[in-house]
Amino acid sequence: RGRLIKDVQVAQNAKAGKALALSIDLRLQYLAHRELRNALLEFGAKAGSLVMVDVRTGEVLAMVNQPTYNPNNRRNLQPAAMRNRAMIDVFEPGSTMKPFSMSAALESGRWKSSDTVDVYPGTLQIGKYTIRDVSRSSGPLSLTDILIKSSNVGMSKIAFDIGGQSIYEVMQQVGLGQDTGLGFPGERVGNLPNYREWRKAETATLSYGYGLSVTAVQLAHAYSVLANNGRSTNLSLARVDRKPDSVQVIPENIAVVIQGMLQQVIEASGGVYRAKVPGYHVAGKSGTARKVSVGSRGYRDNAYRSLFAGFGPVSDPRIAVAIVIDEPSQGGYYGGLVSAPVFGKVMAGALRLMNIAPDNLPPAEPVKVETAAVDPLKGGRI
Ligand code: 59J
Repeated sequence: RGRLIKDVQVAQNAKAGKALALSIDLRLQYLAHRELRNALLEFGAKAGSLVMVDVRTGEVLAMVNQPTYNPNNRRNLQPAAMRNRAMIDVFEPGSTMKPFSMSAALESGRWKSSDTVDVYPGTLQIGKYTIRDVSRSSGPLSLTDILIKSSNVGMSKIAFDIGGQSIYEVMQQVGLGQDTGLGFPGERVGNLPNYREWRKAETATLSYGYGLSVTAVQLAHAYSVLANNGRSTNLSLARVDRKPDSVQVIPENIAVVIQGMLQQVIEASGGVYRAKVPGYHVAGKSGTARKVSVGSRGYRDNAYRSLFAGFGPVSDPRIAVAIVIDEPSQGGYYGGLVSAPVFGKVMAGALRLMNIAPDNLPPAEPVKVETAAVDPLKGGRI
């Protein structure tokens, strides 16, 4: 307003010799950007986000969004392209929540991974509400099979047995719908509804990922907790050079069992093979969630979010990744089809760039040694 501010002063002296570095790794950021963009173009999707986390340090190694913009060219800049969707947009995470419900089931002591649930006939009536499996199975499914087939009915039956509160507690402990502490301007916390005496339909839908909302960064963090053997480390957008504190929020033995189940989700026959990474064992879960309709009640018939979250290498997890692709419009829309290949490609590149040793190499083939000597000047055999 033309007024002069007189007492401008230094609030805090700069410390000499202290550099501020982002946690973002430019190589991984570029790789993630390229693969997410390619998937959006291939499947004609509206928007997308990818977040990659260093499991041990909580550093955000890559965080990319689509659409995006070139900060060096602000001509024709659309405000919508500047949204850091990974932190400021929330969504229903759908089936990517099933591993946390499974974790609650194992923690209850009432279930082990080989126990089975009858999911026939692929639907379950709760009052006037019907729970449905998209890919119906005939026989009983083990807990691992429930994750592989992504059975909403199987997950719900387990949820009725253990109760909604235990599932709520795991989700809360891994940071879903909670403040990340990143302090990014405009960052959303999402919403994990507080536990009360839930109706059966609410318990069921929470167990397979509806009725709560999260950000992509929270989803990546939650999977990094599973990957870090159940220990939660705060996320950081600045470089971390000391081993950070962590809190055990899922018992280690249970986190390890879930890791193995999520490896099966990718490696079992009929699994999400598009997420595979040559040379490594990786683990993860896809999800396909119908979008809530704005303006009317319920869900839209042909608008989906394709999700994938996972980590690797399974023998000693180092990197967790979450991918959200909004409204694919051509060539398919399942998370296992649209987002899983992005995971596979980004994970393959990241594990190599981070110098992480492969844990799934084929046995070495015997080397054939050429016996005949070669004349270096003339070439050919002597
Ligand atoms: C679905 C839902 C919406 C919300 C259903 C996807 C519910 C539900 C009410 C119908 C497509 C579809 C609270 S599908 O994620 O089950 O990722 O590769 O959106 O179920 O009760 O035409 N995922 N997806 N459900 N809603 N409410 C499967 C599954 C999942 C796959 C494929 C096939 C749904 C294997 C989703 C994937 O695991």
